[in-house]
Amino acid sequence: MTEIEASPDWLEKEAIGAIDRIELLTVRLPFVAPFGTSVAVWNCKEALLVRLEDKGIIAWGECVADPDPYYASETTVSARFIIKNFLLPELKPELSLVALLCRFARVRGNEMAKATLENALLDLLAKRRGLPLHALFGFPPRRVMSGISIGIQETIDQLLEKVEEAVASGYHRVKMKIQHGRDVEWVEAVRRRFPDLALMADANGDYSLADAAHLTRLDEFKLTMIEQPLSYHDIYQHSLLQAQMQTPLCLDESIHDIDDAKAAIALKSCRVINIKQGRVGGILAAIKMARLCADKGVPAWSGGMDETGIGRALNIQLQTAPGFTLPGDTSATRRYFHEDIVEPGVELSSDGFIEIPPGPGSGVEVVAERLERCLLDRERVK
Ligand code: OSB
Ligand code: MG
Repeated sequence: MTEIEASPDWLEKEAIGAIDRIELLTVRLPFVAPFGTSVAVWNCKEALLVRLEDKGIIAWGECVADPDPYYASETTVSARFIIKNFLLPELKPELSLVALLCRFARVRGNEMAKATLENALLDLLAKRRGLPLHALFGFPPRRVMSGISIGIQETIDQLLEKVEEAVASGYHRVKMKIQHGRDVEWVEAVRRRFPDLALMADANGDYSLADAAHLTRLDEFKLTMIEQPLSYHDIYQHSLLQAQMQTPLCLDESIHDIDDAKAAIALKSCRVINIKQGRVGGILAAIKMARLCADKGVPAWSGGMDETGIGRALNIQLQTAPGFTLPGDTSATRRYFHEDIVEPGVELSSDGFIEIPPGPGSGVEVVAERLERCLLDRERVK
């Protein structure tokens, strides 16, 4: 990434300036219910946070990596290592954010670590100007569509109950996790009960091309898409599968940067892209990818990583960018946590939309006592 077209001029020119204090924190928030996928079952959200403090302004970034390498190869510990030893040493007051990100490009991969610091710096720059993030980019505010990701359940009845709840809450689309042995009949049951629901399935890479005939059975259920059916870093084999299926495929894990997105689009490996800003190196890279998708006529949406309110707020701000045309993994706070660390929490309006929080930066504030309750460690690095 040598240029970031999405950024307004001044993000390229204006110096980041001095930052009084930089801290790395780890938090652990219990989930209201375990989140099951084909790769892991998570009972809590453990996240690495970056806190910047400058002249009374406090800004936050959240790393989307998990403590384990089951969804992605990066982890909270690897991200912390990369941030401390390779990214923070590049942070100089005279650099612009875009210039800093160009220096980050020397570090290969590690997009989640890069995004964490980028997110915090954007939050700081926006707060210094007193602007919400979307306004910093010049995107008009808009209400954001909601979507829910329902983990793998013990029984089909339990799944139907969860989908029922989601539909009653007004979610604009429902994603259900699938895996070997919990796929065709499970999708069929949901589709039979909810014939018109915008329904999709996420396999988190559980299948191989040998399963193509089996996966093709899903075509009859009018899914809006199947997310990441094949291996987590594959692009080519997805193009072979997509050629055999009517249902659009969507890539998640396989897309790490704009070049992956270009390859996937050129190879027709998918017809939809899940853009997780934390997985592709940050908000600026995500804006750029969404614009590529718009130019190529490929619908895109903002994927979630069960973030705390910090990351969730950034994902909401991000969806004001052109190209985010489909509902993302943007759910109400209560779906994940009894108590989140930020205010305001995310709620759905009666028509299922989510409002952009009005405050500067991400629009949310971390509540000190709540942070304290879920803090595992806190380290000052500057
Ligand atoms: O594959 O999209 C995924 C959560 C953690 C890791 C991977 C995924 C997910 C989700 C949940 O599907 C999205 C959310 O509600 O934030
Ligand atoms: Mg996914």
